Amino acid sequence: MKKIFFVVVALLLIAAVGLPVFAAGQKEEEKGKKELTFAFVPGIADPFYYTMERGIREKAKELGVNIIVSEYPKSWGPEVQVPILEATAARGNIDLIMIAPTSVDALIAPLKKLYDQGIEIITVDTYLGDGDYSKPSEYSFPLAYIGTDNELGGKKVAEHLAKMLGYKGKVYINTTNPDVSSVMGRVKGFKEGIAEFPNMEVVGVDYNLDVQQKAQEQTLAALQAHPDIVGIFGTNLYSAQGAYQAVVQAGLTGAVKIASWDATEDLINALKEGKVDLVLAQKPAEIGALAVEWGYKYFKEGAKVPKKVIPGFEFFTRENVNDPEMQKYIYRK
Ligand code: T6T
Repeated sequence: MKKIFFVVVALLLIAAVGLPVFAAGQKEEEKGKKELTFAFVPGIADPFYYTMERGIREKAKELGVNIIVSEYPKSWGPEVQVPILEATAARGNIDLIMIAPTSVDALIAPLKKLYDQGIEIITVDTYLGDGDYSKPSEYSFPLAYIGTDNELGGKKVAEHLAKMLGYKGKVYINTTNPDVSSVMGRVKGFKEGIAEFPNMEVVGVDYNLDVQQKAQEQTLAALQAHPDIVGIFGTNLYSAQGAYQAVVQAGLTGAVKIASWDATEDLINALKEGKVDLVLAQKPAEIGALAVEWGYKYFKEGAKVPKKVIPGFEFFTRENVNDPEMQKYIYRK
């Protein structure tokens, strides 16, 4: 009798310890097998984000991740982007959203709401708050920021432009918005870079709200107000495209040097034609691919995602614009 009692107790003990371990193992296995679905919410319809989407799709195909791409916002800003974000999330069954927030603060609450519902967030290209997700704050919930070091890029643009101008003269900045991390960083870095040259001065900054026509009109007005401007920095593709068109319109091609951020085919052709003098190319496809890869590693392998992942950038000049190895940096779908 005693013997039977001990056998029963022993069996119960084995079951008590073994079952939860088995269940946990099953759960892990399920997690490993679960199909992942990531959504991409771009900032605006433009070749930069189309190229990012290509990088996302290529990496997702390789890793077997389902991708949902939201409607592309037709203009820049939270008023347009937030409803698109919400409609995308409402499709359900999304594990991760990769989004370029169109404002450092207006996207915090809408994204936090989705995060609280169990969706992970990676911000690509732009970030929330000051972009430091490693310290506790109301915007520290995203897994990571993956994008360019815009301040560094802005500084490098200033150095190149200054050199082209013989380190003297007045320069002007045409940019998009005052509350968008990417362009804010570029303006800051550029101003700091120019401040290192005592014979140079930034005479103005205009905000075109990411509308090329507005960028063109503002640049034209700046050239009229300051006929001694010798250099212009267009901080993104619509700013730069509008700025160089204004210089062409004013008949100042060559006399006013243009440094442009973003490598669209239009800007690369303008560089070849002498209408633009420098083009910084970001790596949007790489940014997209890295977002998918880190999301995948997080869900499938329990990887700790670095809070910041920063791919580099390249400069196109008239000297290297035809080099075969540079062609891959031109933005393409
Ligand atoms: O310059 C890119 C992007 O990095 C920025 O945040 C917004 O403008 C672009 O998409 C170019 O139009």
